[in-house]
Amino acid sequence: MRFEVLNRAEKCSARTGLLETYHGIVKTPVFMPVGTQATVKTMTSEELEQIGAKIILSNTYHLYLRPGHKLIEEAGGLHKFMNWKGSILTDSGGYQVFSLGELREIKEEGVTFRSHIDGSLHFISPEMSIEIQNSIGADIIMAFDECIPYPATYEYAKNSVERTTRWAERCKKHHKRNDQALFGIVQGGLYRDLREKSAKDLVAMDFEGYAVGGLSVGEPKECMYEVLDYVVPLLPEEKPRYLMGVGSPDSIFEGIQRGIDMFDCVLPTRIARHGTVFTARGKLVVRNATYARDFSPLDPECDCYVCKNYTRAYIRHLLNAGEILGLRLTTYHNLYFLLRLVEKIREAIEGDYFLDLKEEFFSKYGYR
Ligand code: PRF
Ligand code: ZN
Repeated sequence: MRFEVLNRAEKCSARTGLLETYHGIVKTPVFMPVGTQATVKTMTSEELEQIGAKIILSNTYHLYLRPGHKLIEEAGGLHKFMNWKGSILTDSGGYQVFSLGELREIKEEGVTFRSHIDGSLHFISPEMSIEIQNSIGADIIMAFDECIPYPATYEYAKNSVERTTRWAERCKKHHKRNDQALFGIVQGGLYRDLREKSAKDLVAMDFEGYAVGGLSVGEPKECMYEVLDYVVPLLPEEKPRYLMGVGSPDSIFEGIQRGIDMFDCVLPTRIARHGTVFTARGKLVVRNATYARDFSPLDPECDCYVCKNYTRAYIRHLLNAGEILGLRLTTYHNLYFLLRLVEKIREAIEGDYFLDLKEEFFSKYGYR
């Protein structure tokens, strides 16, 4: 992996860059659609390519449990398995073990948990997470961490982040494939000294990129922005910075303003399946009866395939009738909307009008 910063905004920390992997060049800032189970729900790999996605995220935890990382290795890796030609990042399983699995025990050696699928007992260590991610074959892999809940006591956060740092060191030691970039994950809850220590220790280990984890776990957004305000400046300028699990339009703007390069989130795809779509004028619940006879597109300002060909009334009908196509159309539009938004942001950073674009977007979208 190669990363290069191209433009820097004058009045804030926003920047554009190029991230090059064996599967292509990714312009940053970038939004990564989430393909948890080796599929971005409802989208074919060809459709993802059509809407301009360059990198997607998948999950070690899920693929390990089903269909099994060895099967994916046998298929020739995840890219071949799902016919995705672009880049892939896999999350380490750290977060999912804690949020999905029925957690049994966290020890220095690793984590014991029960599968959310069949209740079977499993153990994952930092070394195993790396081996599983080696088999899956993503271009970027993540260190095995603990994402603590919010709120957490100082005592809990301190013990946890210290262990996460030791786990990061074990991940670094165990990772031997040089065609996969390994990123470290800063933790530490909302405690400034713990965050700073985490960042400094991980930076000393010289990872190829750095993620900020443990945010967007229920804390007020202002707290998340505050953490970014003091953590991001501690991360190396010449390496990519990734804010994990964040993907609402406002948080993407706020993250980019503070120097974040990469984002992922289930938000656009998840709300789509519940009948909510992004528009330039804010979110719209197309499921609502208000739209029964609305023959305009989801977002009149969007030029995606769905908005060019289908109406709110039709899509509302599909969702109400439980038709699969409804989910496909809302998902396609939401991903297009977010990818296009981040593209506009990159153009704005290049032209040095990022903060103006932010203000314009926020007032039209209805933030603040
Ligand atoms: N760690 C990992 N994955 C994550 C997170 C984290 O802290 C988050 C934080 N919300 C999302 N995904 N490994
Ligand atoms: Zn659209």
